[in-house]
Amino acid sequence: MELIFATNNKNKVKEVQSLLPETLQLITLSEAGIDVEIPEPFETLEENAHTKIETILRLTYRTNGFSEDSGLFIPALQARPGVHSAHYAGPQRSDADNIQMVLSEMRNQADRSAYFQTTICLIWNGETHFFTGTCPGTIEMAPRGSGGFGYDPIFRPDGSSSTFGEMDLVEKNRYSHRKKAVHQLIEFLREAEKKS
Ligand code: ITT
Repeated sequence: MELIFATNNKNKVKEVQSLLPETLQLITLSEAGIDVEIPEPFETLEENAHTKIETILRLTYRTNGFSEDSGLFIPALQARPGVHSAHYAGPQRSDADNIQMVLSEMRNQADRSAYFQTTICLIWNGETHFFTGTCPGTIEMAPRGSGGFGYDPIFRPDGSSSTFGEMDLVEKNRYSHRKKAVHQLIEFLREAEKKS
């Protein structure tokens, strides 16, 4: 089975690829010959994910594929950076700048709880399906580790003493929001294959 994954984020591709069975072949945007800024104009993960995959299916003349929109949500910051996580500190989309911005906004906050959320939008034979995964945790006082991407060095998932930045991919996948959403996607595709 072939599915296009509508993302320009290579780290997302690596993480999702590591979770999929061999029978599921991911087509990346570069493999499809597509090089575009994918629009993310909305204030919800669902709407952004939906518009990303719709745009890419239109451009590739394909029927089936998925995208994901994700972000870090911090209750003490009224759920920021949220859907704006990728460019929180500005259009340069720098992980280091985004981390510094969050740490400075969190300097005097007693509540350091946070969660990552991923929403996958699958368009499958003309129907739209959403799968969401959440990972609760804590914003650390300073970055730790150089693994992963985005806010990984400052996010410690509940149940671990390490930040995502200190984990390898296998370890991150034990906790990750993305893993939870991808597992639902895999289950859906298994059922769909059985029915076909
Ligand atoms: P596409 O839209 O092309 O998929 P993107 O990086 O712009 O790629 P999003 O708009 O979904 O993706 O932004 C998600 C941002 O949230 C991402 O750039 C990181 O800053 C952050 N993020 C999401 N998942 C994360 C994770 O597992 N670890 C660390 N940061 C993460």
